[in-house]
Amino acid sequence: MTIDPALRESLRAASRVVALTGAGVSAESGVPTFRDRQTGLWERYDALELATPEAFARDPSLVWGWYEWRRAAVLRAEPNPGHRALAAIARAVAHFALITQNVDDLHERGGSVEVVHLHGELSRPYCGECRAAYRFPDAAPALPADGARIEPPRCARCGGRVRPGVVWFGEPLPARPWQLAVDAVRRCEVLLCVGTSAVVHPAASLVDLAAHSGATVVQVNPAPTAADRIVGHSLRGPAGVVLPEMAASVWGTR
Ligand code: BV8
Repeated sequence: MTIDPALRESLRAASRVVALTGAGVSAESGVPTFRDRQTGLWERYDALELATPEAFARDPSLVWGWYEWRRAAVLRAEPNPGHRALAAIARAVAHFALITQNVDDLHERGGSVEVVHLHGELSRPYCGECRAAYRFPDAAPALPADGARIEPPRCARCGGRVRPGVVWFGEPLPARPWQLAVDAVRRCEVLLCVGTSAVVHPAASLVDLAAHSGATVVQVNPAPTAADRIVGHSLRGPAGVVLPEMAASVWGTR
């Protein structure tokens, strides 16, 4: 994949770069995206249905089982060259911010620091009643059979039911990560929009904010997305291939 020389120059000249990532950046690590059909027993469930407070209230063990299945899968996954390339770009650019919609920790394990999680993190469950943080047992969970119901743990402080540390559909985004994201995108010269279908709001509105703030918006995705209408450049390919090539040719990283 060759980057247009003019684009390469504007990327290289930028001192403020933001990356906005979605599930696609973890796809090559073997972590299924939301729009992939769910596998195995989860195949009969729609992720968009399970990732809601209503689903958890209706069937807490089913939803907790789904998140434990995802958490175990993430613990078994490794960061891919796309995660590592973003960490390398951050080291090459004066001001870099990584904003993710993902709830896995593969950016951190791939070398990124100060990752802004707009939709929470699998590793930070908390009590649904008193919001006390819940600490998982140290041993990695055995990979539950997909579709397995697992009773959520109880809060040591108040006995309330522990819930996944993610933002469900219908729930507001955490105020500070959202403010950090808006401030960074408003001031950036380049937005790299990587591995997101750009249909989930308000995260997807960050792409419009960047474009309307005059930033160069570059999308990395093998497929068309809802952001195609507004991005300036679409690099059609997997993040694990495109990002390392971009990092090397623009910023000379290895
Ligand atoms: C809120 C955590 C208000 C949970 C997630 C109608 C219009 C607009 C908005 C709405 C609407 N109806 C409802 C809404 C609001 C709703 C929303 O946007 N719904 C969508 C479905 C229409 N949003 C909300 O509910 C948000 N909250 O609005 O609150 C409010 C305010 C005050 C008070 C009360 C309420 C909350 C949204 C957060 C939901 N939680 N995650 C969990 O993980 O279980 S979102 C979840 O889905 C993911 O985190 C992710 O963000 C999203 C899926 O998006 P992507 O990351 O883009 O993943 P996807 O699978 O879609 O796409 C993958 C892409 O990767 C594809 O493009 C593919 O081509 C590409 N790809 C594949 N392989 C690769 C690749 N790319 C690169 N390389 C590869 N190798």
